Amino acid sequence: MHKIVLITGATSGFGKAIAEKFASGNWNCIITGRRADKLHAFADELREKYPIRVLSLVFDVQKNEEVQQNLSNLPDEWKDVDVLINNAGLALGRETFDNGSIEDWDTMIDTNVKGLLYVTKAVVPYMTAKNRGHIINIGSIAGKEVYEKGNVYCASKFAVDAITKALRIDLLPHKIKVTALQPGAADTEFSLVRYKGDADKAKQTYEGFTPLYAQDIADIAWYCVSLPPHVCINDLVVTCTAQGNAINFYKE
Ligand code: NDP
Ligand code: 8X3
Repeated sequence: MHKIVLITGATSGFGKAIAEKFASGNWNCIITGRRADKLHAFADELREKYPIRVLSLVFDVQKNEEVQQNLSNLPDEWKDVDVLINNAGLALGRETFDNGSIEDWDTMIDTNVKGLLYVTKAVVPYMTAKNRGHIINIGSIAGKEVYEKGNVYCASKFAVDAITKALRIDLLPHKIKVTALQPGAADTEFSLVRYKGDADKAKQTYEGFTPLYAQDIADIAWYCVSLPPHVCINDLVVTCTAQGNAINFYKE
């Protein structure tokens, strides 16, 4: 029988690579995102390439009503979710606190923190019902160390770290694994979004070193779920070799 993975934010970057990885391992995939065209085209691509089923659900994780409508009553054949990957998220802007935009702060907190809570609240009942499951929250090195002009993005990822730890404790009786996967700089659409479409600025982020790629994170997520039932990776911080912590890079 095929296992089921549910991945939020699968229209690009980590989420897309993770879906491809699990699909290639013959898992049925529930993929989500706001960009309907991209999401459905990717779903078709997966169906063509792999002997699996794919459910693509278009919604905004910031809107609890949409989240519950889409996830809290999945069709019976999709209810047995084995793995939830809370990946949808973003940074907006890179400004000192005094120059920060409240609108950007709201969007980051609503997406990275509240969105993750809404999705998890909808999906956890499928796992507690069978006392089995695995939740992987995509945090960030920004949730481990605060860096200059990272303020609210860092805070949102510190919150993801705290929520991950809390979930692991509260879900213990249900034998549900909870993992934080916390990457450093990775070349996805992340910087293009952060710099609001400024492609030059986004490109500069990754100049002079080899960053992580989405495929690296997909391989690590796959490894995390491939361990035996009695083993749970709690917290996994991963950077490219040229990154020493949240701020120190060796650029050539
Ligand atoms: P991308 O921008 O490539 O992907 C982000 C994904 O999140 C997209 O699929 C996007 O889909 C989805 N998303 C964003 N906002 C919403 C929303 N409100 N509702 C539903 N889906 C949403 O970036 P990454 O793949 O890099 O980012 C994935 C996660 O990894 C994020 O949580 C990010 O903070 C984290 N991260 C990224 C790092 C990096 O350097 N790239 C490093 C560490 C962590 P759509 O726009 O279609 O809705
Ligand atoms: C993304 C990595 O360093 O831009 O979370 O915060 S960083």
